[in-house]
Amino acid sequence: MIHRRSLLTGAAALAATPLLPMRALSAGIDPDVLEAAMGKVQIAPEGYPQTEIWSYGGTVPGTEIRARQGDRLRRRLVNSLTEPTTLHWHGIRIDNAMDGVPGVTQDAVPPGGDFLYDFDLPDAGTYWYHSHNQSYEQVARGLQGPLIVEESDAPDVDREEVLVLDDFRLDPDTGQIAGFGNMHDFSHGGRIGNIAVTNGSFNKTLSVKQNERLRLRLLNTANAKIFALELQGLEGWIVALDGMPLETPQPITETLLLGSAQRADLIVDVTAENGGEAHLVRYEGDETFSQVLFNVKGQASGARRGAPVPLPSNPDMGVTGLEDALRSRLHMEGGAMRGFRSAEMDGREVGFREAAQSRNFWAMNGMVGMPEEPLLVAERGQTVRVVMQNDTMFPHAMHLHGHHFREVLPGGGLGPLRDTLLMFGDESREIAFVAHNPGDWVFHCHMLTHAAAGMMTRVKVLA
Ligand SMILES: [Cu+2]
Repeated sequence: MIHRRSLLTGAAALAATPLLPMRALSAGIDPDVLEAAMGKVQIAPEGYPQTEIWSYGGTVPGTEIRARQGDRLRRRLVNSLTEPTTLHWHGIRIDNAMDGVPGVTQDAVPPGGDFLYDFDLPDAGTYWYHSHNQSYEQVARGLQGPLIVEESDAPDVDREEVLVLDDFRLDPDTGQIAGFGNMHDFSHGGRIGNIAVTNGSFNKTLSVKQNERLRLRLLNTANAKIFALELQGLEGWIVALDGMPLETPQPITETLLLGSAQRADLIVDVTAENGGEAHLVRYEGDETFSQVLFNVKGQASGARRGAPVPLPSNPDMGVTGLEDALRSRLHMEGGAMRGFRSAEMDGREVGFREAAQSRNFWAMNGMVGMPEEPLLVAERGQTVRVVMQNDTMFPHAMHLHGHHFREVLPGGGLGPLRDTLLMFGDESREIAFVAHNPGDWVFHCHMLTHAAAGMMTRVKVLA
């Protein structure tokens, strides 16, 4: 039994309220402007007030940016917020100066200021953009949106849907985004919301036809929530992860886990009967919810098609030279229930209790927060291997900027290309990548309260 519900009220399905932008761009405004501004949208069910958001374009998620592989993307960020902000283009193998990390690649853009982001898009795929300043709050307030880079050879599907999965923590009385001072979020599994949404709607519904073939671009833009997903009335394949095509489409036979910031492109066929329902099912423990409801109305012409061909691969994605690689280790400690014995913070050794007083709970290689020295310095083109040992009780979604990596599997094989690796408590995993992109690249947990509470380092690639 799949039920839909608002986590706020526990009520069954309520009518969807369309998301109305607070301001519309009037004629004459540069379409290349991406304005970060406050707005209001209906996130909570009918009967609750609108929720104040910070967003790009007045909606959550923000304005979809769509381009073609090989294009140059230009967007002028205009900061109409009351605090500094930046834009990070998640998953793009980008020019370092455009990476949007304050204190590393640029100064944060002050209120009233602007910054021109101007860069090439070498890879097709499903990406996203978001604030990288005070991210645990700014992204949670809505400063994120999808960035879709289309292949020159589009796959054979009937239609495509971009599905941005997210959660919000709303005050149950006011319907407003709340709870940023909660120490539990910094020290445990991260800021988890009380209402899960797709494209800003808790009861996202689509009309489809039986036998229709859909490309679903799934993005997890939540602060910390791990989406556990299954299909019902849909059958298909994973064709890309974190934007990068799989060499062979992988039939979906088990629960798909999407950690914070991860993406998956699916090609699915609607197998539910005409007049019936299909679902993207979300698991919360043993309970299941309909993350997206597909109402099946009508029948697509023709019989069901066979397995899709792989998406065209992106350029220069091989990870070779593993034997002669530069090797590094990342030891992750801290968090509730374990803590750490001592770590360096602001240039001196501190114990866990003292770190916690300034809202820091995590250490990587004995350092709380961004260290003076990079984790590693690689020659351009050098292959790098990093063993990541999670000595905490909690999952972490480790994201490397500017590069995609492959997991070095225990048997010696290589996993799919990813930019974010979801790892669980007490796991040790190894990644490998070719350091092709010069610059200082942050490497951090994408559970954003963890990043804010110590889990941040960087990798340097020499020019
Ligand atoms: Cu984490």
